Amino acid sequence: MNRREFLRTAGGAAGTAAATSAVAGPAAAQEGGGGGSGPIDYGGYLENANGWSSGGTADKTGKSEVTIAVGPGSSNKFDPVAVHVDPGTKIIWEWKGPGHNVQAKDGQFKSETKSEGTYEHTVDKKGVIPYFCQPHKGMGMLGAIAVGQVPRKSPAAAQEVEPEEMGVPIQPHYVGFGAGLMMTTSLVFTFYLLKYGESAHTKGGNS
Ligand SMILES: [Cu+2]
Repeated sequence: MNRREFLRTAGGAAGTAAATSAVAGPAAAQEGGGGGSGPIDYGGYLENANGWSSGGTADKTGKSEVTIAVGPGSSNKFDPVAVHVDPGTKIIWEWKGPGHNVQAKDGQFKSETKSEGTYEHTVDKKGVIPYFCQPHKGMGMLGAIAVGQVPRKSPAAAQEVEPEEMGVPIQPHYVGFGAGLMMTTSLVFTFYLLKYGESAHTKGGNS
């Protein structure tokens, strides 16, 4: 287990504690180590990226090659949407669906639009490289590569990292169910209010 993995594990443990005590912020914030403390800052570029969740960068540092799926499952997305790698890492995009390309916003790489195979680019300079798929850019097919030490959000922002990114297994279904239940309850209440409350009142007013 290298240092980063250790820290990740520690972060996960702290995150688990947070599930009940909500004090995880500072402990989890230390995970970033070198580049600062919070999640990597993409300057809002990934806000509308398909498949993106805040703080969802895949940590691929320490690897010489990283593979990113292009359009998996008939979706217009990259998977992972964002990766963090060391300078000198070879990025390999692997086509999983037809009609996509990969193109850096700053023009440092650009593949043809194709339907299978791979495209490779080695990232040398540190910093964030936003990129997209030209045909599906407007539909949210966006991605980013963070190379080396990159800007991070403040520790305060780190506390907004979704718990599942810290290794806490949360149950999205339960959350969704709870929200649905609340919505249904209020809808039913409104329905009865309108149907009985108001019609009774209206009737009274008319007679
Ligand atoms: Cu595409």
